[in-house]
Amino acid sequence: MPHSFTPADAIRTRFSEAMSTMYRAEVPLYGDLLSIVADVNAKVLAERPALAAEMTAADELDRLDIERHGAIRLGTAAELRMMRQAFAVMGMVPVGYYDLSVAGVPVHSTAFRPVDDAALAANPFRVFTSLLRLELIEDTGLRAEAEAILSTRRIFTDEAIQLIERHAAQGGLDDAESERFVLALLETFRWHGDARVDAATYDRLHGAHRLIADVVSFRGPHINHLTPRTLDIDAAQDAMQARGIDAKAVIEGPPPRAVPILLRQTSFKAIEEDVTFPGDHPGQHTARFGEVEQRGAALTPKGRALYDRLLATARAGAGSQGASYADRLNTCFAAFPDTIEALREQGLAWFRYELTEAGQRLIATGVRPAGGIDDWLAAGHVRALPIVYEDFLPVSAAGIFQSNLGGTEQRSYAASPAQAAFEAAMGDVVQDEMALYAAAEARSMMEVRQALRGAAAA
Ligand code: OOG
Ligand code: NI
Repeated sequence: MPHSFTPADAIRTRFSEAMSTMYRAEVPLYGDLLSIVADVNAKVLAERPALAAEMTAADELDRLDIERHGAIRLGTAAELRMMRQAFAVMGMVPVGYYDLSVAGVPVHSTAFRPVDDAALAANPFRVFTSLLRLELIEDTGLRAEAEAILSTRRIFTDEAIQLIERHAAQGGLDDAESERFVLALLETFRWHGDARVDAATYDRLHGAHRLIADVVSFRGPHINHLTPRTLDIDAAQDAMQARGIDAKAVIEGPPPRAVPILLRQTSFKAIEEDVTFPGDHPGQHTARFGEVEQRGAALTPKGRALYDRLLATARAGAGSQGASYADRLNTCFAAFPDTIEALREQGLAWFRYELTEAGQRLIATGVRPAGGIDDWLAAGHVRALPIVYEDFLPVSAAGIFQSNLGGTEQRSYAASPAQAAFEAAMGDVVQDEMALYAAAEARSMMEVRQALRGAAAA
């Protein structure tokens, strides 16, 4: 190897730290969220040593303080394609396809994130990345105008493009190049308050959908939120309200549970910011907000189907006149098993299997126990830890988008998932998140079998 390359994990961590510093300066309320989450997490870990031990065992505690996700909205296929290559430098690949048109938002999306166990443990930084669907704009004149505006913008600096190309050609970047790459790419995510379009054009785009104005009017796809992970989102929500932060009324996702599943999220409303239109005309724009989330177990297809069904029932409000949404959610989710054992036995969540100390002692003595995983679990040689959910939820994402589009705005588009078109635009396919969780579970089972039965038997 002619150079010594910086590991992708290290570049990703540098980038997410640089982004966090930038966003804190741009949106000071984000700094408040970070301090709320740090306080809540310290308190939870101090009060629940068993949780701290479990997170340590699952390689999740070290990453907690740096764990963030962000979101951007892109305008063109070319932007998405280059963004995919930029994320690849940081070991982030597209996982999952989210059709937000069902929720009245004219975008479809994927999440760029690391996928292997070691990379996730190092830093699971994810970016929810949306692509505007101009074909959903009914007014063909406005559609053509938006297309023309987007066709002349360049969201990447020359240096960023050069380094992305060098990474592809060399197979990596050395330390100095990585440093320059992080700074150059950061420019793409920076907020630019000087609009590229005049006020009248902005108003027309805004009239079609606020999100269209947000994507089309500016010089780049400014990062619109950055989300730390809390261990107690109800406490974080209370702390936000106590500080007078204008938090969303409802926490998205499942209700509070003994064994958290999937993802619970809340956000503060997008802030109103001063912008300038050409000719120094002042205006206002709202796009950027803050969010916190709590992550729980990744669900199997069977678990996910149950989650989707119960959530839909709670949202429809069936048979529960007068009950608050939180009450309905609790009532509906009583049907979702809430112990590790039940989740595992009923095949509702994915698990990572590992040897306990007793299991390690056993193999040190040369004993090879009979039976399989279930027997070893029962005997205490092996334990099962839920695999943390690393992805997003379309209904929650829609709720987050909506609350930041002024709340009252409701558009409807015909539901039109277009994964093939999205992948063609991106120049790559999205990975199937269920296949990734299944593979992680299978890998851990194989390792446990190899350890307990001896390599030959596995
Ligand atoms: C993305 C909203 C989705 C989440 O956490 O579900 C999201 C956006 O507003 O661009 O970030
Ligand atoms: Ni988010």
